[in-house]
Amino acid sequence: MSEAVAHHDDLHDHKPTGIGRWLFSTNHKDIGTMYLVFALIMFFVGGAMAMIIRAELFQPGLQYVDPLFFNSMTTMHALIMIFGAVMPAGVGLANWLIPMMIGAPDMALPRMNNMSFWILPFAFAMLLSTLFMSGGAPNGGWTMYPPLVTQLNDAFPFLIFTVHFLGISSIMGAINIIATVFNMRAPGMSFMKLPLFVWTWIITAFLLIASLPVLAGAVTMLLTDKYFGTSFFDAAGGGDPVMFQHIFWFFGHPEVYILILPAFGIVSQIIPTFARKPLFGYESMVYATASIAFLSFFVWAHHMFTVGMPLAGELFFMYATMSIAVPTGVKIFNWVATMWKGSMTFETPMLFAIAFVMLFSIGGFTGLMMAITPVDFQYHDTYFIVAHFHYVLVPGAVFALFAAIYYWLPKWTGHMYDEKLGKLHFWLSVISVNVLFFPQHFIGLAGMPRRIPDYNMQFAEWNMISSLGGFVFGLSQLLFVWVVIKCIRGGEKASDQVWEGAHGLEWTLSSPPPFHSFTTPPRVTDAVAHS
Ligand code: CU1
Repeated sequence: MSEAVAHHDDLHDHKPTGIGRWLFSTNHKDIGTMYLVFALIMFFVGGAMAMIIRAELFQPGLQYVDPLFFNSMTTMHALIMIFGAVMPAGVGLANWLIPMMIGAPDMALPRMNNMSFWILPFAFAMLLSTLFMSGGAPNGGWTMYPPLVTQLNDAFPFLIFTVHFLGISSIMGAINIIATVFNMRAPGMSFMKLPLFVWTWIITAFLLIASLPVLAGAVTMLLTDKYFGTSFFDAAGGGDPVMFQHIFWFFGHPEVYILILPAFGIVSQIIPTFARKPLFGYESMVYATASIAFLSFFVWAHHMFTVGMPLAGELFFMYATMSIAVPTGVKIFNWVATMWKGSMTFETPMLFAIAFVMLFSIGGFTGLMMAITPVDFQYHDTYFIVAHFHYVLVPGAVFALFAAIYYWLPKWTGHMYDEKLGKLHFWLSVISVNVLFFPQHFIGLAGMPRRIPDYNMQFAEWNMISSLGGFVFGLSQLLFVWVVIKCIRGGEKASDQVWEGAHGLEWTLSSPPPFHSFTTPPRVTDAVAHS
């Protein structure tokens, strides 16, 4: 056989080895793995910053860090967790699952996929390097409000450059997802047969494309204000610092849904499997997700009720925000209705998914409370909002990510994870996360401000309890890493259909799946469409 023929023969499972496999990878599963590993590392980097914050707040007074460094910790913790941990983890899952779920061999634009990923480590190396600069890392909050942020010196251009890079990476990822789902579906895979995880990611991809250029514009205006003599946000030159807040939150609120919609998709895959029932209200789930995304562009000013808007504006943004509770309520109802009278079992993915539904709802309700304009003046910039968005993002988004990892890990690795240790990880996490964040509602309502390293004696007890919860939550995540490593390295062989009742296309592949998901696209019937 000539070499050309031999090469052609193994084209389908040509697997590069060594470091080249990862550096030059165009394979959606390898790129998905790299995204997930990167997200996990950043989760621990951002988590270490959270531990510093909780250590300093364990007692009133200043113990371990100076106030400027404390503010750098809150700022960097947010930037890293949002852009480095939760978003890349979602993109990692999208890479792994979307081609397998729609019956495609790979992503539509595999080389761009490689570039989307490899921008991230360099962008975050640049952001983290600001910790070692004179003047320190950014410390005015992840929202980068002027004039605070433009007073940064060495760190400032690095911050702006990092945000631009992250935006480019995410926009390329979003284009890739849209191109893949629109062009590479298997025969018979119509849009209304797409698994809900795929639907939530299409909608998220459109949110990314619509919102990230706005952020890029805003930070570019900051850049020209500082270095090129413009005065977009400088009152001394005729500009308006409040305009930055309007532009930033026009990006920022859709960003919230970029973080949570893929989590909705994950939970919508997992609950039907463990309830042994099809998802209740599939179409209403699709329309609810699209409505949430659409409405997210009309609510931005609920982040800035206290800047002094006209009354009509405050009322508009109050009612617009509250209207999002309707499609969100539809989703919660559908998840509960899916479980209703199902033959449920409670393996680790299901435990995390149920905890998601309950605890995300707490975050949703406190969001509704803060949408009430007149009372938001009381909540604004207190620990109450810190409690609110951490409920949405930790037992919300992060728990959904845990659920996803436990759910698909047997499919990805071909091995079962240790169910006992998985359950231990769940119970440690679900108890400690509530000890960590629930008391922050109380200290917030009592008036404790956010982003301040010191506080009055009256807040001491709940802060101490919150910090203890934080340390236990942080340590518990080491157990998660252990369970994952153990599962990758071996263990009981997983069957192709690990969870009796899962029937999406990804479960029709062997465990672990082949290098290219499908050599010939499968034909989709209704039986394998919804999961
Ligand atoms: Cu918002």
